Parts: sequence; C-alpha cells; structure tokens
Amino acid sequence: MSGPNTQYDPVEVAALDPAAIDRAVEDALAQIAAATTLDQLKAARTAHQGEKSPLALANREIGALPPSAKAEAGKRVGQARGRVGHALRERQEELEAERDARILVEETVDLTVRVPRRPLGARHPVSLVSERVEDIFVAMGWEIAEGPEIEAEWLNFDALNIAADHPARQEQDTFFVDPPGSGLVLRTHTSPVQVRTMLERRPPIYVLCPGKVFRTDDLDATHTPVFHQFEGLVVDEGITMAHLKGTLDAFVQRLFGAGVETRLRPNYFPFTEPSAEIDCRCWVCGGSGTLGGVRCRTCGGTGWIELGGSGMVNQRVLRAAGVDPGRYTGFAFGLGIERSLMLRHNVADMHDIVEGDVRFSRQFGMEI
Ligand code: FA5
Repeated sequence: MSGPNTQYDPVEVAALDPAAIDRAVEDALAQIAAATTLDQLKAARTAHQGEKSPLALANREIGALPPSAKAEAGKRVGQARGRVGHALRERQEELEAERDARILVEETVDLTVRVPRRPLGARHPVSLVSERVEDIFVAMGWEIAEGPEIEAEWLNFDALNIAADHPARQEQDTFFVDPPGSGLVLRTHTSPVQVRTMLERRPPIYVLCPGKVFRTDDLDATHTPVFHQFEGLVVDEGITMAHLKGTLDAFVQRLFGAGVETRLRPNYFPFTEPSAEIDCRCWVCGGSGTLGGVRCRTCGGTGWIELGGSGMVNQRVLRAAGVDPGRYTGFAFGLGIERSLMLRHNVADMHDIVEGDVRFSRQFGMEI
C-alpha cells in the first residue's frame, strides 16, 4: 500500500484508475466463467478476491485518499468487488450443482445388477438320494458295506446261485472284462456285496451296500448302461419275511412320506427264495390310480409303483458264503437309485439324469 496520499487525485493512483478496475473486473469475470471445476474456481477466487488481487490492492489504496475522493473511489471499487463476488457465488453454485448431479450418476448403486460371480455347482441328485438312503438305514443301526465295480464272475453270478447256463445270466446282459476267461465282469448288480459281506463277517449282519452297476442296456427313457443300486442284507437268527416287509415300510415312509406302504408281489430271483417284487403305494394318488378324475401319471393308474427286487436269502447262497442256514436266515433287497429318483420327482426321461446338465441338478439344490 502506498503512503498517505494527501495531494494526489485518485485517478492518478494507478490501482484506482477506472480503466484498470474495469480490466480487473473483466479479467476476473472471464476467469470465473472459464472455470469448469471447483478447483479452477478456487484459483480464480484467490486471483481476483484474494489479498493480493488487483481489486484488493485498489481497495487498500482508498484508505490513503483524501476524504473528498474516498467516496467515489470507494463506490467504484466496491461495485467492482461486488460484481466479482456475485459472479464467484453464481459459478460456485453452478459447479456444485454439476458436481452433485455427476456424483449421483457416477456413484449410483444398482442393487438389481447381476454380479458376475463364479456360479455355484450343484450336487447330483443321484448322490443326494444315495446319501439320503444311507442316512435312513444308518439311523436304523445298519452299517454301510462296499464292493468293487470290477467283480469276480463267481461273486456276481455263481455264489448267487446263478449257474453258467442260467437264463438270468443272459437276462442281466453283462460287460465281461478282457481277456476272455479273465473271470471278471463289471458287476451287474450290488448283490455280490451280499456274498462278500457274509464271507467277511459273522452274523448278525445288517448292511446297506450302495454302488454303481453296469449292464449292456442302451440309454433310453428308462434305462442306462451305468446306474446305481442299493442292496440291503440282513442275516440273523429268526429273520422272516415280516422283517423284510417292516423294514421296507419304514424305509419308504422315510424316503417318500408318512403313510406310504409297500406290497410284496411274488417273483423269481435265483439268490432269494421266496422272492418278491417290491411295490410301493403311489404317494401321489394315494393308491387310487386317479387324480381329480384323471389317470395318475406317477403310477400309470395302477396305484402301485415298482421299486425293485427282494426275498429271503437263498440257503444255497448262505452256504456258499459260509453261513449256517440251520441257524441263520436272512432277507435281501435291491433297488435302483435312478428309477427311485425318477419316481420320487416325476423325471420323465433317464437322459436328464445321466447327461450331467447342471440346470437339471440345480433344481434339487443341496437337499431333496
Ligand atoms: C437285481 O438287480 C437284483 N440284484 C435285486 C435284488 C437284490 C433282488 C436282492 C432280490 C434280492 P433287477 O435286475 O430287477 O434286480 O434290478 C433292480 C433295479 O435296478 C430295478 O428295479 C431298476 O430300478 C434298476 N434297473 C435295472 N436295470 C436298469 C437300467 N438299465 N437302468 C436303470 N435302472 C435299472
């Protein structure tokens, strides 16, 4: 700031020259208008409103003017500062509004957007049903027994009373393992695990044998060459067909629902005598065969659903496995898991079960 200015006219003070003040205002308004960010506006404010700005310097000169000149110079500088201040406020508001609008767009969180997550897999329903079946029998105090998928022909057939020329041996179309005469087959059912179990442990025996089995069946709506069965075997003193029936009823009620019952229909298996086909009362129509006047699709109108085979263990099988038939009797049953699954969930086509499409498996979730 200059020293006391008692003799000079304000127009002679350079900072108070009206043209200089107008120029300062124009510079300020131009810089303010050109500011496109709040930071740029802050720089314009410092340059044109700050302590060292031309208008601040001019303002300071006013104090040194003679009283007669103060009013006019003060009015001129005040108006100039007022215009700059007004322009700054207006631009500040505009830029803040722009910033807020931009933030609203940039920081919007769309809760409906699908997040690119790694998709979760799903357990295959055959595994889920197998585990469910195992749990039911383990809860009854049974043990789980396993056997190999490549099995000795003797255990798969001969020990089960299926003689070399027995028609059942052809019925269960078999994959024989090379070289011919190796004596090995891909097991055609889980029944050889019965024999293995009886050879390995002494009665009382209460075992469930789940596993993969193989037959030369073509893949179609109800057959697959590789499928799963579970075999039940009980050998103890005093075991009768009534125990088989009670066990099957308890099992189907836990798997298919309370009130569902089984029926044993005479049949023939070389390894059981007597033998029976296991039917289960249809849990959809309750056994009536119709639903709302229409034929029940689940049981085909019969009121019963075929689940698998069963019977009292043939004495010849007990003997072949070293069990005394004079002291012990036993029952056995064998059910197909894929067929149980098709029945349980109205799966119309076996292809859906074996083709491994996760969209099919996902419908069953982690639990059924
Ligand atoms: C047997 O395999 C006997 N071992 C069952 C048995 C065990 C009887 C103990 C008596 C005592 P079967 O051949 O019927 O029986 O087959 C049993 C079940 O396997 C059938 O009810 C069916 O559910 C299933 N099954 C048979 N063939 C196929 C196939 N190609 N695809 C899918 N499931 C099949």
